[in-house]
Amino acid sequence: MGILISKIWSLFSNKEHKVIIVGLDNAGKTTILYQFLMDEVVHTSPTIGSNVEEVTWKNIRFLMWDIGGQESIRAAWHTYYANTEVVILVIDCTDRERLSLVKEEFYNMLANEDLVKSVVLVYANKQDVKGSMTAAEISKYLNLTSIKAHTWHIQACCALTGEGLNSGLEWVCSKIKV
Ligand SMILES: Nc1nc2c(ncn2[C@@H]2O[C@H](COP(=O)(O)OP(=O)(O)O)[C@@H](O)[C@H]2O)c(=O)[nH]1
Ligand SMILES: [Mg+2]
Repeated sequence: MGILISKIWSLFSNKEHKVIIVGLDNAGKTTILYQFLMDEVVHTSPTIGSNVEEVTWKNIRFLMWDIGGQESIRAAWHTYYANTEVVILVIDCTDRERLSLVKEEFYNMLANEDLVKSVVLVYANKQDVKGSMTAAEISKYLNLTSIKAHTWHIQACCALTGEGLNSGLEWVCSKIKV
C-alpha cells in the first residue's frame, strides 16, 4: 500500500514540462532533440509537422515538441503554444541571410499570449563551422537584451557533438518550477 501511495505521489509530483523547439528549417532542431535522447548522431530528414519525445534529464521530465520550420509549417507554430513552459529557439549560425527572418518569426512568437509565461533558451548552433556567427553576434542582432517580458538565455552549441546542449538544459532547469 505504501509503495502504491508513493508511486501515485511520484506521478503527481514528477510533473512533465512542455518544451517547444522552434527555428527555421535546417537549424538543427531535430538533431538537438535526438541528442537529448541518445549519444549517437541520427541522420535527420526535414521534419514534416512535428516530432514529440519524452526526455528525462536529472529527474526532470520534459515533453519536447520539435516543430518543422519550413515556411508552410511556421504559420501553424502557434497551435503548439498552449501550456508551453520552455521555448527553445535553434539558430543556424552559418545562415546569415535568413537571420532577419529568424528575428521576425521570433518576435512574432514572443508576442503570442500563450507564451507569456514561457522561458526562452536560444541555441546558437553549428559553432563547429568555421566563420559561423558567435552567440554574442546573434544576441546583438536579435536584440535579446531588449526582451523584458521573458526570462531568456543564449547558449552556443554544436548539435552534432552535443557540445553546449547540456549547459542550455541546465539553465532551463534552474528557471522552471519543478
Ligand atoms: N556542422 C553542423 N551541422 C549541423 C549541426 N546541427 C545540425 N547540423 C546539420 O544540419 C542539417 C539540418 O539538421 P536538422 O536537425 O534536420 O534541422 P531541423 O530542420 O532544424 O530539424 C543536418 O544535415 C544536420 O546534420 C551542427 O551543430 N553543426
Ligand atoms: Mg527537423
